[in-house]
Amino acid sequence: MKREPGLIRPKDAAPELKRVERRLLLKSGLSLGALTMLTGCNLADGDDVDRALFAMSRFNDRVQAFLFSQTRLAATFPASRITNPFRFNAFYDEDDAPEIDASDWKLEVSGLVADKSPWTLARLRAMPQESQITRHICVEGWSQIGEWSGVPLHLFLKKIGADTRAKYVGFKCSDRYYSSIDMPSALHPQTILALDFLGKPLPTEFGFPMRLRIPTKLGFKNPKYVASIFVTNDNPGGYWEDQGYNWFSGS
Ligand SMILES: Nc1nc2c(c(=O)[nH]1)N[C@H]1C(S)=C(S)[C@@H](COP(=O)(O)O)O[C@H]1N2
Ligand SMILES: [Mo]
Repeated sequence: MKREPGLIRPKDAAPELKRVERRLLLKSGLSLGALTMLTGCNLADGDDVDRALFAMSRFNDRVQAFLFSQTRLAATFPASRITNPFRFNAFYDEDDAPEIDASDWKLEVSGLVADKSPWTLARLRAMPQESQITRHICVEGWSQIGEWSGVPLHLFLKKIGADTRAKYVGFKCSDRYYSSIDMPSALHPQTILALDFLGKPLPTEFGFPMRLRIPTKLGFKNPKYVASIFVTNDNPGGYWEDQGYNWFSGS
């Protein structure tokens, strides 16, 4: 059967996707986020309705964080299910994706951590690597299955002596994108600093040299071209999160 890459038809929607949809509905935070987007509310406007919606969305962050389980795993798939070709997405066109020189690249580390020395790619590669085939779900209404490998974030945080009682881990990217996640999600076993896509170094369009891959969250909470990681108790927000998308955005 011919199908467009990345598009899920109701007919071939797998049981795991149905489960995801049910959970989204139950948790309601996402549908609220989707609603605010669909209605075109500009939450920065500060009119009363928008403000109420934004407050509800932040309340939902707390409910979702409470429901989140560090032991519940996102679905994984056999290699035969990988979406090909894989779709590019960013707040700009693919031609404008940043081309990063691996030789002088360094990952900055800051905030509530003991060791703030920057990381080279070689040092990240020397850490234990984890490989997984999972579904990437974009809030725009499409999803696709890919294979990412890299350093489990919990191992990285341990290595740099991060204060794991802190609330947030923030990410800044070379294209000025930014995002942040709650500490329990950062410590989830499937959350990785991905270096490889389909067994090869990440191509430029998918975030070379390093991106966060977090299959328990929506696509926009998977920052590409990560240049800096920091641990903090002040919610760092995010590029889309600050425009009204639900901050927790579990999938
Ligand atoms: N640096 C950066 N990371 C980003 C984005 C971006 O614009 N810049 N877009 C996000 C969104 S909305 C999605 S759906 C995914 C797309 O990842 P892909 O290009 O690997 O499909 O990247 C996320 N991470
Ligand atoms: Mo997205």
